Amino acid sequence: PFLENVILHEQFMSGEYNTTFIDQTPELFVFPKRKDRGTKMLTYIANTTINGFDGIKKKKKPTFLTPQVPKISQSEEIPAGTKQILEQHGPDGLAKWLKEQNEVMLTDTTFRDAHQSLLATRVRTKDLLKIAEPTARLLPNLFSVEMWGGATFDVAYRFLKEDPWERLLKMREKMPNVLLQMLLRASNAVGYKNYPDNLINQFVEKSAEAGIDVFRIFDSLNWIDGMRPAIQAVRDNNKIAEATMCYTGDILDSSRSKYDLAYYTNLAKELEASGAHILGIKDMAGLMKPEAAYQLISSLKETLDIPVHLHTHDTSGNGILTYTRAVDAGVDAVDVACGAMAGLTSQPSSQTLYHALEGKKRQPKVSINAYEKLSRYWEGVRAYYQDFESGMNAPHTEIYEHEMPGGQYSNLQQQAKAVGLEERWNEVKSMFRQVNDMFGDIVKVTPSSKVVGDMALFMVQNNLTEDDIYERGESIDFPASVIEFFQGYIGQPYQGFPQELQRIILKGKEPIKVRPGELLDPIDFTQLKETLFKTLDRQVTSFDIIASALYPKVFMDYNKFYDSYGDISTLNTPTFFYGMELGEEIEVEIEQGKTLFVKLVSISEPQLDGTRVVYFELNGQSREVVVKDES
Ligand code: 3PY
Ligand code: ZN
Repeated sequence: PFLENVILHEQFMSGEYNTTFIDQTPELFVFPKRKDRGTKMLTYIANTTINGFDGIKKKKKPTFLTPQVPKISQSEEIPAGTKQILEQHGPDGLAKWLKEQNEVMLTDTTFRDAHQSLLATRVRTKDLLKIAEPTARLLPNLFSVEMWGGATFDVAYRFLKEDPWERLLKMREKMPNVLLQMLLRASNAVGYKNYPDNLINQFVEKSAEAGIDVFRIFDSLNWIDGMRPAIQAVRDNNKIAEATMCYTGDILDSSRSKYDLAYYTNLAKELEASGAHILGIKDMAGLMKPEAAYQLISSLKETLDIPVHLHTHDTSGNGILTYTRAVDAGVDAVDVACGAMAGLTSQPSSQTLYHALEGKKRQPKVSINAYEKLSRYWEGVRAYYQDFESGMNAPHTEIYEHEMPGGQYSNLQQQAKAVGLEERWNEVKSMFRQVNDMFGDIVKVTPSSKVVGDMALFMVQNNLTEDDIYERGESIDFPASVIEFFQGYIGQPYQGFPQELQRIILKGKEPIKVRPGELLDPIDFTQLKETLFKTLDRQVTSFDIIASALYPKVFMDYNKFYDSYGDISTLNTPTFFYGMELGEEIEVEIEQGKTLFVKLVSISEPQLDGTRVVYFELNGQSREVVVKDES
């Protein structure tokens, strides 16, 4: 504490101090009372045991089987992989190498999109890290592992109370051989709105430094102007820019011509010209039918010099067929998830694809046995997160109607529930499509999909029809996200906004036509650092500064939580979600070689002020924690 007091002292920070500073500054010797790590952790466990975990119905802690980590020798070096190719040949060399491969290459999304789509992004770093090195050893032939970005960034701080940067740094250590990939929402970074350009640049620079190799960059309206700064930033850091177009509509449906084959082919050419090393196709809702994949990929392979990487979701159950046709057409890489974390709103299964391509020349060169072993681990881990499952348990062909992205389905469902529309979920889905049509048939992916979802919920909740909007829209207060969308704050949709609806929603406000990033003031990072230094009362890293610039409140709340409960990322997941049962004993390795032994001994009846005393043994010593019973 003394050193902290010195470093954090205003005079010290300003640089105006000399050798008498310590002698003449008595407040340096006033140390705040800090709870020790053990007490903080017990407070968290006590609280969760009494009050439950936000978003989970309080219930008895289920018994889980321990997820089985495959046994592999660690004495040998981790086999080299694509990361080494990037290091030796640079991004252009890597892209060229990818194009030259005969077999289809795989990106494994288990560590990011699979759990974002199946388990509301809730899988904790602890469970990811345990399997990271075995994955690196068992699957060295992967093209990449998608393990960061998208919703993982804010969910880590917001719900898991852990630092996403630490996840990245530690995964990088465990996986030194395969490319690590992230999903970057272009000018929206890992957020839901446009940020100033200097923040995008800093974010990319630090993500690259922390370990990201492949940046899949997309704009939620396929607006290339919105993507250019991010593409450039990735190139400037000598990393791989996978500039990506989002697939919507149906190129096979001639009655729906807005997004036809020519639209995608032209877009792809523009992305290539704007500096893409790889072209990504992001079929975020799983709308690409098998023949559409064949036609689109064939056309792109004729048109482009760069390799093509396809991403889909298996919601309809057609994912494997779509991939096999894409492979026939020459797609260079596809996204899959490990069997136990695949299917439905997630990616198609790696194992299923492997078997589907049996007897074909382009079958991926990965070990199916290895994948099966890893899958057993994931099966065990998935059970921990059962309370976050969406409830969808069969293929869902309705997706072709409502076009809701895989990652949004369970979220919007939760939002609908929260506003009392659980029974009217089917109406919300139809309204989602109707709103899409009212908005001029737009690309729907974070954050544009959120705008459509907000409007759909708003209309169902207020029993509004499309006609109502046109007839009495002037007197309706629309959701903020909808107004901002029509103002142009998340970019310009292809073929523009529907004018009449834009007029009704904006009520005289002027929309912008330029890139929002051009109008936003740059972040003053030096100033922000000083402010954080003072408010957090600790050293701040450049990662903290970026997190705070992206999500000021979420980041602050995380730090407050950390002050009270410390680092709880070391707790096992069942205890993290459900606390402890009476008499239960757990071990928590709080750092390498330092383990706490915790036993929950008893819990008192509520006292007059509504608190309970929770009695533990910590490393054999009695400890009490007082917790308010809010259950
Ligand atoms: C995200 O932006 O998080 C997505 O996964 C969109 O599909
Ligand atoms: Zn996805």
